[in-house]
Amino acid sequence: MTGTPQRRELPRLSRPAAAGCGVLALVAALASGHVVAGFVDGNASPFLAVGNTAIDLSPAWLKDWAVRTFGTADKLVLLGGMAVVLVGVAVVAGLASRRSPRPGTTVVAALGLVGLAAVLARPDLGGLAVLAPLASGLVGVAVFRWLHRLARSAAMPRAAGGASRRSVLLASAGVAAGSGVSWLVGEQVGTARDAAGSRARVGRLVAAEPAPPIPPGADFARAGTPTFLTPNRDFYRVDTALVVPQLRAEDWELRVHGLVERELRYTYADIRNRPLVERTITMTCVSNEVGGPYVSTANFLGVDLAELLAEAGVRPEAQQVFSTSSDGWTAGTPVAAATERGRGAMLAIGMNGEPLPLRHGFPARLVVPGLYGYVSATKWVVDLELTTWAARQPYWLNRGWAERAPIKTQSRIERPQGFDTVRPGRLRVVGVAWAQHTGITRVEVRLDDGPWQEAELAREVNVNTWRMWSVELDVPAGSHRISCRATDSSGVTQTEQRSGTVPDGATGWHTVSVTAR
Ligand SMILES: Nc1nc2c(c(=O)[nH]1)N[C@H]1C(S)=C(S)[C@@H](COP(=O)(O)O)O[C@H]1N2
Ligand SMILES: [Mo]
Repeated sequence: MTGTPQRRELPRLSRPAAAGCGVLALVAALASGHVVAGFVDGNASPFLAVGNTAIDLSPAWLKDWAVRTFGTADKLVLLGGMAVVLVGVAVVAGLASRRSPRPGTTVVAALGLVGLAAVLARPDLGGLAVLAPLASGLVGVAVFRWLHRLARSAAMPRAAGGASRRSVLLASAGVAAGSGVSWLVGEQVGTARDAAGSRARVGRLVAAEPAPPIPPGADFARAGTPTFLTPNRDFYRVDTALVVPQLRAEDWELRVHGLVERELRYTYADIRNRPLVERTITMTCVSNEVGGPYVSTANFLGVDLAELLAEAGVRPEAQQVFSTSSDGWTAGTPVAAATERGRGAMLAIGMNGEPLPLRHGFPARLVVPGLYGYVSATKWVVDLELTTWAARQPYWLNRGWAERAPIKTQSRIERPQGFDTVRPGRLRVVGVAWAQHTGITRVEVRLDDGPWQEAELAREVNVNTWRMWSVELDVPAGSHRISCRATDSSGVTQTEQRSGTVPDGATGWHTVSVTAR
């Protein structure tokens, strides 16, 4: 003995504390790798990279056995098994580190290297992908050493300056919560990038049968109507999705089943490799108030829905096409509308010369001319079941909306806008009218309670699209109301009777108030 006092040793960790340090370090490592992977490449997540490499390396008999035994859950079983093994390793690494953090540090770093090796072995990953396992390794080691020091210090008597148990618990909870949030962020960012990447990889979709060009004079855009085709970024959007569903074209499949002669499944390649037809269609939402904004027009590209259903062979008992989206939203379309030759119902994969935007249903959606969206226009569609009205209730039906919902003939004044101040004298009034599947034949406009004056109609593009109109009125000084009403080719003129959007679409004339001075 030298007589100098021995440096006070930190006490040993309890077994649960030691194991806990190991497991929390593992969790933090996996989560940090996953969040970094979300920003570089989802498959760079070390956990998934190891799993993918294991699948690639495993012999054929093992893969066959796994598929035979676990079916489509085979990957979940693999990942679950990996998770169990990793937690076991983390517990052992923690227990081996009750006195010194060195064994655990070594094991965590070694796991990081395994992740790095797996990422480097993936042929599909770019150079940035190594950031994910590196983040895993560094965060894992740092968290392990930090928790280890804190826990050992808490094992000391308080008087000797140790940390409190409470601070250890808080730190552990913080690591767990932070890891959970990171994992979720990585998951969200990763799938968003995947779907956008998948859409970018679709490339150019070619129409075998392009829509006829929009003739000059189909709109009065210079006088204030919308452009005839609505740019995708301006196209109205209505859906129940809090976050836009993120589907990859490569994973997408459409199942057609129910009251059919033969059940069919289509992949994205099946659809895009068919001769594609392009149709100019105006969509409308049943929630559109008189004068409201939920009406837009696009060139939709896809395959004829009637043809697709004919391949499956619709049985005579079928009454509705019950369509389901990837996020579980459903719509019921009358079989008659979906299969009517020449109506133009489609399974669409393109919109205005691009693959469908994610917000508008990428990879595929339905569009049925003449029906409100909630009974026809399922975005992110993955399932078509031919069934009866009694058997299946679509999403909006038990929420007060009608089973049948053909679009009502409507018209809207675009300019002047409500409460505009205009010059007394000749005033040009322009707007749009629509009666999809029927066609607009007349629009009339009047000042206050004066006589109706017939508007000039722009060229008709087809009966499934809106039609622009223009008229000049004599407006004396003062306050006035301007109203419009449309007549469709079945001879029906819009009723003045105002009704709300529930249950099957608003009625009434659009009226704007202006002041001339
Ligand atoms: N999956 C899904 N599809 C959906 C909806 C929805 O909520 N979820 N809303 C429908 C409604 S009410 C309308 S009006 C149209 C709107 O299509 P858009 O957003 O492309 O304009 O989508 C239809 N398709
Ligand atoms: Mo809608």
